[in-house]
This record gives sequence, C-alpha cells and structure tokens, in this order.
Amino acid sequence: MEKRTFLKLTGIVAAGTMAGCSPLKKAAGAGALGQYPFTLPPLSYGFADLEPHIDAKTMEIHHDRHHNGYVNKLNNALEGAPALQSMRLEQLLGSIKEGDTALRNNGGGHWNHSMFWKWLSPIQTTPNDRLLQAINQRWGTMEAFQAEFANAAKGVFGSGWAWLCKDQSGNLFITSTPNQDNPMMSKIAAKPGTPILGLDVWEHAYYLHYQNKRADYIGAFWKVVNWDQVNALFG
Ligand code: MN3
Repeated sequence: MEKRTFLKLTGIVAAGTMAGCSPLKKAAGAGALGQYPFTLPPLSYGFADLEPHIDAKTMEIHHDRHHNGYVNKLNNALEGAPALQSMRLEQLLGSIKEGDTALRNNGGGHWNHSMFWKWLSPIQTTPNDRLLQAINQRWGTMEAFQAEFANAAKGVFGSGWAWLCKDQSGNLFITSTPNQDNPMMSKIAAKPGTPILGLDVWEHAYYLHYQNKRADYIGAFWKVVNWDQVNALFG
C-alpha cells in the first residue's frame, strides 16, 4: 500500500482514532486519549504486520490482554473517584504522586501502550530534516542517538520503558522509567518531559520471540519505528 494512503486510512499521524476521543476534541501533542471511562484503542495494523520483527502472537497478547488489563483496572480505580473522572489522562498522569499505585500503574500502562502502538508501523518511515537536525545537534549522529537509546533500554532492570523526550524548551533527551511510569508523571519522574518515542522493555513485549535476548528486540525495534509519529510529536 502506498504510504500516504495508508496514513490517511489509519489516521496514524492525526492521533484522532482513539476510541472515546472525538476528532473535534482531539488535542495536539503527545496523546489525546480522552477521559473516563477509557477504552482499548484498536491497532491501526494487523497483529502479524510487524513480523518478523515483532511476532503476531506477542502483539495479540500484548494488546488484547495486557493493554486491555490496564484499561479495565484504570477504570476500576477511577470508579470510586468522581473528582478524577473528568480529568484527561495526561492531566491525571501529571497529578500522580508516589503512593497512587493503581493510577500510577494503570494510568501509565494505558498511556504508554496507546502511544507504543502508534510508535510502530509496518510501513518504512524516516525522521524528517527538523528531527534529524535536533538529533545530530544533541548526539552527533543518528547511530550515536540509537546507541544511547538502546543502552537506556538495556539498562532498565526488570520491567520498564526507554524514552526519547523533549523538555519544556524543546530540547531532546533520553531517559528510562521503571514499571509503567513515564516522564509525563512530572511529580515522580526522575527526568520529566514529553515522550516523542518510547520502547516497552517488559518481558511480555518480547519474550515469546526473543526470550532473554532483549538487545535483539531493541535492534528489531528500529526496523518498525513509525518516524512519522515521532516527527509529528516533535512538532
Ligand atoms: Mn507492555
């Protein structure tokens, strides 16, 4: 399929396809995932479309079971908290404090995965000139950027995520978070920022196909990154 047609069909760049998010109300920037009750957003490609880099069974279990679990538990956590039900997910994440375990794990889980699906694509894409320039300015080369990102991903002990973020001045930085935390959780993140690319390094994201070879999964990730989405979020 021609790339332009594919993007038009899937709305992968416009971020307007999330269930519960009217196109009229969609916000710019990272995420626009609506508010309570949250729903599992459909993938804009098939489970098998990222093969051989990410296998169909992993995608199916990851999306239909793991992500769906975060959505359900997030709704359960908000059921008894009417004051929080009118907040958008990004606002919720920004308000999370150390002990807010259910919101932290499941609000993070929903946001992280909703974005992760959009950071992947079966269509080959490339960083645009503006993003390349910013990457080169910060890391010297694309390869150096990818090496630092891969190190961040490999360095997560246990479960977590690696992130490419922009700070409030638009400067890029790489960070990682444990569990389902993310840099949008400004009150608890070591380095708060707006993620423009993220990689799930929980074992559930790769173990079926890669077993304990996380580095191979990280290498394969670069083959399916949706740079159009990263370009759009960089702005
Ligand atoms: Mn996951």
